Amino acid sequence: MPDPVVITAAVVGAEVTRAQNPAVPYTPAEIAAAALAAGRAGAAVVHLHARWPDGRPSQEPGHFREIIDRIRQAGSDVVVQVSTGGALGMSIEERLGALVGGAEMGTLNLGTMNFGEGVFLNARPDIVRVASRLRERGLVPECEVYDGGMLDTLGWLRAEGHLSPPYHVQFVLGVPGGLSAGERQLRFLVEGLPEASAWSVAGVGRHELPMAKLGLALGGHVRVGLEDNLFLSKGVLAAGSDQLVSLVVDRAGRAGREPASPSCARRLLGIRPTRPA
Ligand code: KMH
Ligand code: ZN
Repeated sequence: MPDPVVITAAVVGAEVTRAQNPAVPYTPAEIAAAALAAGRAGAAVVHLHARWPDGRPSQEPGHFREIIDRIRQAGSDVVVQVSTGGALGMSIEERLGALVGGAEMGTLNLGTMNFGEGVFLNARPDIVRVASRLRERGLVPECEVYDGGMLDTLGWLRAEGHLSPPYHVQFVLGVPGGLSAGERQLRFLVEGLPEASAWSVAGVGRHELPMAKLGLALGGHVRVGLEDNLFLSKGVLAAGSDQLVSLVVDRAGRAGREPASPSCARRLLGIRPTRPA
């Protein structure tokens, strides 16, 4: 039996713009369409941000509800993960707006860091607040780890009882201001997990596909999509996150891994089934 790999598609994010790549989706309809295409290509999980129609980042509950409704109305069973990271400069209260009904996972960002030219603020009390809100809503946390010390924060959350299994760890490597994307760095992080937990890797920019290959080889899961990388290959813009997912599906086959279905991903990640399998 090939080892299943959970492919997550991060279809929009908060930073990338249509000026950089015309395929970046903005409206709820466009974001839902991008998520559906990624699901058809083999993604089991979609990592969602929202935007206002002019492209500004949004954590409006109504936007997230519309995206999720559209995904479900189209008959897709893809696992829905919403971002509580939002965009730089947003308050934690605003960021929590993404936790609407229908979401199954929510991100839990594990520390403050330089993020490009700005600062991504995640003070410990706010991390605890997001963790407790996720628990109250029954959502599985996706712990976003950008640097080594954030694993210590994960251990601290566990020790203090703020976080308990099931949770999933996403190593996001190559953000300017965070840990760089490389094999040595990823191996160090995986070895530092406080307990055997499912993990995934996302490489930013040109590191996306090399990190995906490494994640496949090391037995992890993989995230790709326009949030992290706009290019299919050097100088060639991706026409959508689904194209990046297709590359990982192809690579997975060559690595002896099989893309997990959404129901398989729910089992692996400890998410309650939302509908009969
Ligand atoms: N937009 C970044 C500053 C998340 O989705 O939880 C944070 C982010 C993390 O994208
Ligand atoms: Zn995100």
